[in-house]
Amino acid sequence: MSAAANGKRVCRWAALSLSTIASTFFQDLLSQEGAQYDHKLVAISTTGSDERAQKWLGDNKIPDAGSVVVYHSWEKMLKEGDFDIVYISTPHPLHYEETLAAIARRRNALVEKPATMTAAQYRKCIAEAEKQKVVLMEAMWTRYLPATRYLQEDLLPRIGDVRRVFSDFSFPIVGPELPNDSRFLDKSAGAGSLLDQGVYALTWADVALNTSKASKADVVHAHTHTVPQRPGDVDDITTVILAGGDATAVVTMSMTLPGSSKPAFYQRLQAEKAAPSVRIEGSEASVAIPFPCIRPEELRVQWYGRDHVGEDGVEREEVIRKPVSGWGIWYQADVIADAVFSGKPQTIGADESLRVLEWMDKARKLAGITYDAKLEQV
Ligand SMILES: *[C@@H]1O[C@H](CO)[C@@H](O)[C@H](O)[C@H]1NC(C)=O
Ligand SMILES: CC(=O)N[C@H]1CO[C@H](CO)[C@@H](O)[C@@H]1O
Repeated sequence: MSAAANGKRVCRWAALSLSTIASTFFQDLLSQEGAQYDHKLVAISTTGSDERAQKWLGDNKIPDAGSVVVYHSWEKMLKEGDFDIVYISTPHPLHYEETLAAIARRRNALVEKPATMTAAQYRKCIAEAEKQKVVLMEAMWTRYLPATRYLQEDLLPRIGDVRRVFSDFSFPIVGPELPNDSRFLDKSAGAGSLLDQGVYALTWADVALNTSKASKADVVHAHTHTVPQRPGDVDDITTVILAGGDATAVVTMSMTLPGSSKPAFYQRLQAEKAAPSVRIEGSEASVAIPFPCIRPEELRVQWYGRDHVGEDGVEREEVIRKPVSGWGIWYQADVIADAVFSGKPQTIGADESLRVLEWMDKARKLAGITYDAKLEQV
């Protein structure tokens, strides 16, 4: 076991692709002092040139870039590399094959969301990870942020029965500037608002409905409008309705509405929106989470249960702040590192990931959202 000068245990990462999300992930992961581990990037694989690899390392200010081993084949990296966890962030139709290959090489893997195209594919990955005794986790980083954890562990148990949830993750990705050959319009790369954005909105429904009474919620309706005036029949304005126990969730997503698509990606993601992203309505209180629900820092609670209101019967407001340092993508990295170094291999969040993947499968059927069958093979 190795320890850095700061006394923290070193966790060595390999990047299976140099995607945009890999840039954000590693910039965040390698710069956060709040992390319990000393996370280091030690290997990358790319189909591009050595120059491109060096430029990527430089552009992303990767520490000790000179000692990062560059592979030009991800299979070779999985076979020969010396690292603790591989991070898989290719377009989602590739995850299944890459994740299975990583597990077969007895690698611990953090795979971007959605982990696979279908629940059946992820079930297979989970079974293989258990067989090989490795750690597998879907990179649903939002679940591991302080505000989400507080909501689940502290607040949800106090707001009474959750009866209704509104969950939206809409975000203007497709504007006039986006070329037709963008990944976001390419169904062979898994494009579509349900898989790209709905995975977050449905995760919030899952967080909110994970209470004893509401927990059997399932998709009862789904509908989509495809992206107008663009090729490919890509789902855009999609609505999914869940019902179960005595609770209902209305889950919405869009890659054209609302807002301006012109500012830089991360500026758009931090825009002020008039309405919250998520609203959880319980019998005692409601909780509103501002946009963007992918990175919550604030929970706005309105208490209206009889024991909570003032003498005049008026609702009581409470704002809970749980600030995130950096992007907050690194919180999940500490969670998977804990599992890797505990010597107790496990599939982290497997039930949660599977519930959301199953909802997406069903929503796709009901809304008529289809992909080439070969992307869904098990
Ligand atoms: C994109 O494709 C549509 C057809 O689906 C076409 O009408 C439009 O001109 C194309 N836009 C660009 C920028 O190529
Ligand atoms: C009350 C309830 O449904 N709790 C569930 C929340 O999710 C975890 C993980 O999937 C389950 O183990 C709980 O049973």
